Amino acid sequence: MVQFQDLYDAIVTGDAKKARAATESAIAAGIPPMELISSSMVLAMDEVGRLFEAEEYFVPELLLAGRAMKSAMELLRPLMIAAGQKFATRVVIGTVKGDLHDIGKNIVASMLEGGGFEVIDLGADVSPEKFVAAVQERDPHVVCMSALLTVTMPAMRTTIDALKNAGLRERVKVLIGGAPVTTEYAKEIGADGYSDNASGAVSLVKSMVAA
Ligand code: B12
Repeated sequence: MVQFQDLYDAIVTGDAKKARAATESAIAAGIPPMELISSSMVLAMDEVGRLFEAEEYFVPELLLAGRAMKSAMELLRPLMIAAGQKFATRVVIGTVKGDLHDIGKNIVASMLEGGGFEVIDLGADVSPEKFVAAVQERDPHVVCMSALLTVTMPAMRTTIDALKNAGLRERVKVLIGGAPVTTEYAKEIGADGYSDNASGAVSLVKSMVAA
C-alpha cells in the first residue's frame, strides 16, 4: 500500500512533515493504526538503526527520524485510545536511569493505551526512586521498564531491588524490554516478563492481570 511506503520513507529520511501527511492519508484510507506501526514505522526505525550501525547515519539523522516517528504517533495515539476497550488496569512505564532512548518505550506505551490500559508514562532517564514513588502514589498493576544501552540494563535490577526494599515488589508485576534485554536477563534480575516487541508487551500485560 502506498501509504506504508510513504510513511516508511518519511521516517527513514527524517521528514516530519511528510510523515504527518502520509499518516493522515493512511488514516483516511482506513488503515488500522496498529498495522501502520508494525508494517511501516517499526521497519523504518529498524532501517534507521541499520544505517546508524553502518555509519551512514549519525546522531542528527537519528534525532530527525525520531521526530518524524513522533509526529506520526501523535496522530495515531488518540485513535488507538478511542478504539481500546477500557480495562481497570494501570501500567507505569519508563526508560531506566541514564538512558535517553524513548522511541521503543513510546511505542509500547501507545500500544498499551490502544489495548485499553491506563498508562502512566514517566518518560526517560527514570531513577529507581521515581519508579518507587509512582508505584506508591498510583498503585499500578504492572511496571514496564525499557533500556537500550548495555550500561543502563543494571538499572533495571536496581529498580527491582528498590521496589523490594520499599516493600512494594509483591504488589506489582514487572515487565522489561529494549534491544539488549533478553528472557535470560529478565529471569536473572527477577522480572516477571520480557518481550522484544510492543504487541508482545500488550499480550503479556493482559495475561499478567488475568492471572
Ligand atoms: C535512535 C537511537 C538513538 C537516539 C535516541 C532518540 C530517542 N528519543 O529515543 C539518540 C541519538 C539520542 C541516541 C543516543 C545514544 N545512543 Co543510541 N541508538 C538509537 C538506535 C539507532 C535506534 C533505537 C530505536 O529507537 N529503535 C527503534 C525502536 C522501535 O526499537 P526498540 O527501542 O528496541 O523498542 C522495541 C523493542 O525493543 C520493545 N521494547 C522497548 N522497550 C520496551 C519495554 C518493555 C517493557 C517491553 C516489553 C518491550 C520494549 O518494543 C519496541 C517496539 O517494538 C539504536 C540502534 C538500534 N538498531 O537499536 C542506537 C543504540 C541503542 N544507541 C547506542 C549508543 C551507544 C548511544 C549513545 C551512547 C551514543 C553516543 N555516543 O552518544 C547515546 C546514549 C544516550 C543515552 N544516555 O541514552 C548503541 C547502544 C550500544 C549498547 N549495546 O549499549 C546502539 C545499539 C547503536 C550502536 N549499535 O552503537 N541513540
